[in-house]
Amino acid sequence: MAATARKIDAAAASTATRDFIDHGYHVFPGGVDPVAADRLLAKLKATRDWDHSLFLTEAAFDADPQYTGVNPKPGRNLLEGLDEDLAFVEQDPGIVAGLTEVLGPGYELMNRKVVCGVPARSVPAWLKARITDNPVNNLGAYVKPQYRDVTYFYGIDFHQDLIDFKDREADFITLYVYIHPVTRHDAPLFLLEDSHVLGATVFPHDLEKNDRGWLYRDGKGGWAQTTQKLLVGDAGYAAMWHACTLHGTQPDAADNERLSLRYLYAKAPGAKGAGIDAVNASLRGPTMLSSTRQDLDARGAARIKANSVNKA
Ligand SMILES: O=C(O)CCC(=O)C(=O)O
Repeated sequence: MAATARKIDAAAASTATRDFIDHGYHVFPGGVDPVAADRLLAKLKATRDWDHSLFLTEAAFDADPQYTGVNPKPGRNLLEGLDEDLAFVEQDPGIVAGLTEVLGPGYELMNRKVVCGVPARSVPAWLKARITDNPVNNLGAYVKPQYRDVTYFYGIDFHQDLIDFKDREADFITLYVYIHPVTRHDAPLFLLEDSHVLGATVFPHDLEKNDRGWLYRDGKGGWAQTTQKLLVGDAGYAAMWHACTLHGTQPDAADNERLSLRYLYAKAPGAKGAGIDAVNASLRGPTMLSSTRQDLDARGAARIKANSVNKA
């Protein structure tokens, strides 16, 4: 992408807080450098065969099921050591301007990782039979330990990213970057515009499909009519959303995996006048919960079968 296009992004980023208040998310108009995205993609692809060989056998899984601690973590994260390769995102003028506007100067990186949407043909039959229509199909539990430096999804129902942060204020955002073209068939993000307005609610969420999108209820008498937006785009597409904005993915129907970058960025402690404060003040519900989900049993395994986004 030409440098001039990225300068325009920086100017357009002044709309980011407005977009968050109005709709709960912001798409960076020019995205980030697609050539650098492509270079990174080649590097990531070369690290492994992104196919059925990622997975444990059924017998190996059943011998010692591990449902927690299976996501990337410090010391086991494919993006570790790739700072230079990630500069096209982290130092892009439009991204920096947007993050500074919403989170304030000195915003902090909480977490960054690769997310893989695993295509149907790569998921072993035994596993598909077990997980179909589970609300959260994070496949980390079923992946061989050496590959748990990436988060693998076979779809995830509409959720808030606050789900992983009980007792934490919604003072952070998620930045998602596509590093190759993502169409309707590549497990794109489905995002519910205007869903942030109810603030934090417990997963799974009360959603009813209608001709305008999804009617969303907070279980306390509050409701919002939301519009379903598919985040599709070319390499370098970048969007960020509020921690209370509902989004999800369907199982990947394409032949190939979808590899994306997922960042969490937070307001610096004590920062004053960040856009996120105005966004949170505009919400009609809480910005923190002491319990964020009720879909798991004590081991961390799914205890309910239900999924809205698969009906989208
Ligand atoms: O990339 C995906 O398939 C789902 C990612 C997602 O919703 C998340 O990371 O919160």
